Amino acid sequence: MKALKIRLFAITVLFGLLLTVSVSATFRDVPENHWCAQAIDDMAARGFLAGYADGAFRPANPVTAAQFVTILSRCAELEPVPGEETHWAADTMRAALRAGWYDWDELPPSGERFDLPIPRFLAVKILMKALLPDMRGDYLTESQKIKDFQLLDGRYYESVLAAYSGGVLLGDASGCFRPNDGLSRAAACAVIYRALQKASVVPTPDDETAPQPESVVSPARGGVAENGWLQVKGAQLCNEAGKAVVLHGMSSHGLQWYGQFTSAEAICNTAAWGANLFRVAMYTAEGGYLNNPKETREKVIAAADAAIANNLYVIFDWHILSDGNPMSHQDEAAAFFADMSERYRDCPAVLYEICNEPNGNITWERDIKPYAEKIAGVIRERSPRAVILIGNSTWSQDIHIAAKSPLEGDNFMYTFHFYAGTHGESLRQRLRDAVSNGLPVFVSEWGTSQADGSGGVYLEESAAWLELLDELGVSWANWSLCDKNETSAALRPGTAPDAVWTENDLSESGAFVFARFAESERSESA
Ligand code: DCB
Repeated sequence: MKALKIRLFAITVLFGLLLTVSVSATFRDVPENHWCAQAIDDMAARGFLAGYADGAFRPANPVTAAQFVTILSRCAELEPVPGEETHWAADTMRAALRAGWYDWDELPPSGERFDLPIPRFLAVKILMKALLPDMRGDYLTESQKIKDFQLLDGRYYESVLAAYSGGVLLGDASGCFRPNDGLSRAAACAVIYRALQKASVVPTPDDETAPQPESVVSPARGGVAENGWLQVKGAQLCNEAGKAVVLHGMSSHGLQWYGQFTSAEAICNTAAWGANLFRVAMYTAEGGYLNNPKETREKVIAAADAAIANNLYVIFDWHILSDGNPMSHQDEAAAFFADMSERYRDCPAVLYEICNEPNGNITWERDIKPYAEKIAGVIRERSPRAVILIGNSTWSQDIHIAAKSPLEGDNFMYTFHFYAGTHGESLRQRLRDAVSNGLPVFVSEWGTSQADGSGGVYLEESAAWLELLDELGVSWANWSLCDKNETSAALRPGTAPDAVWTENDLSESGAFVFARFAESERSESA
C-alpha cells in the first residue's frame, strides 16, 4: 500500500507538471454542465483517460471490461506485460491478471469478455484491488446499507463492503447496488475518481464540485439505475422508492423507414444530451410489424437493448395509425406483448404503450377499453409491475373520455398527444383538468410542428405546452428522432446516425427539444 501511495503521489506530481503545458482536455461530447465533467476533465488532464480518436468520450456508453481495466492501469501505473494476443488491451489485461486485480475465470485471457460491458460487482472488485487494496468494511454495518445485497455473490463481499465502508460507493436513490448491471463510461469515471480521492491521488474538492453522489453508480441522471421499477401514485409517475419522477426523451420515427436512428450510437447520443426515455415507435400498418413481423421484432429488441444499456427507460409503442381501431389486430398485439413482457419480465426499464393513436369510427367503451383490458392482462401475467400506457380516441386526445371510465388496477397511465402548431389552449385545459382530477397522464408523443408532422416550427407554443407539463409533472417523448425533411424531425437531413452529434446536426426542433431534456427537476418528493 505504501509503495502504491508513493507511486500514485509521483503520478500526481508528474501530471501536475504536465497540466501546465497541456491544452484543455475537455471532450466535445462532455459539456461543462455534464454531471461528471469535473472528474472526466481532471482524469483526462492527468492522462488517465484518452477518449476516442474522433475527440469524443461517449460518456453514456456502457464501459467495457478492457476499457475499465485500462483506465485503472493508467491510474495505478501498471506496466503492460507483452504477449502474443492481438486484442488492443491484451498486455494490460495480462498485467492486471498477474497483479491479482481479477481471476482468470472472471475475464478469460482468451479475451471473449474484454469488449463486453463489465458488471458492477467485477468493476468494484478490480477498482478496490487496483487503488485501495487495504480498505476493509464491516459485514454487518455495510451489508445493511445495500437493499439488494442478496443479489451479490459472496466472492465479491470483501470488495463491495470495503467500497461502501470507504465511501467509494454510495448506492443509488433506491438503496440498491445492482451488482449485475453495467455502468456507463461517465459513471465508471465518477467511481474511479472517488477512489482516487480516497487514495489521495487527486485532491478531495469542495462538495459542490464533486460528482453528484447519487450519480456515482448510476449513468444518466434520472435513469433506470437510479429509479428502478416505476409505479403510479395518484396521477403521478413515481420511482421504486415512491418519489415523483419525470421522464423526458425522444420517440423514434417509424422503424420501417428510419430504423437507423434507433442504433446504439443514435440512442447513446440522445442519452448523452440528458434524455432518460426512448420510445420505439413500431408502426403496425404502413409496412410495419404486420407486414414484416420477424425482422421488425429484431429491430425493436435491438433498439430496446440499446436504450437499456444507456440507462434509459424504453417504451414499446404498438403504433396504430392508419389502422385506427386497435381491435383490428388484437390477436397480433396480444402475441407481440406476450413475447416482449416475457422477454423483459425482470427489466424495470420497460413501459408498454399498447395502442398509439386510435382514430376514426371507434369508441372508448366499445373498442379501446376492452382491447386494453385484454392486452393488459397478457402483460401483467408475465410482468406484473410494468407500467402500461393506454391510448384513446381522436389520436389520443380524448383523455376526458377515458377518465370517466378508467381501467381497474394499478400502474395504468393514459396517453395524451399534441402538436404545438395545431393544438392549443383548449386542449391544455383538458390536460390540466384531467391531471388535477387524478388521471395519470403520459405524453408519449408530441411535436413542435402541426399535427401532420410538418409546418412551423412552433416553438413559442411548444414552450407553453412544456411549461404546463413541467408544472403537472407529466413525462414526455418528442416526435421524432430522425433526419426526415419535415419540421418535427429532430435532426437535419443527412445527419449520420452513428456519428457523435453536435449542435450543428440538430434541427430547429431538435435544438429546442434536446435542450429541454434535463432542464426541469426530474425527481422531487411526492
Ligand atoms: C401522429 C402519429 C405519427 C405521425 C405524427 C405527425 O399522427 F402518431 O405517426 O407521424 O402524429 O402526424 C407522421 C410522420 C410522417 C409520416 C406520417 C404517416 O411525421 O413523416 O409520413 O406520420 O406515417 C397524428 C396526430 C394527430 C393528428 C393526426 C395525426 N391530428 N395523423 O390531431 O389530427 O393523422 O397522423
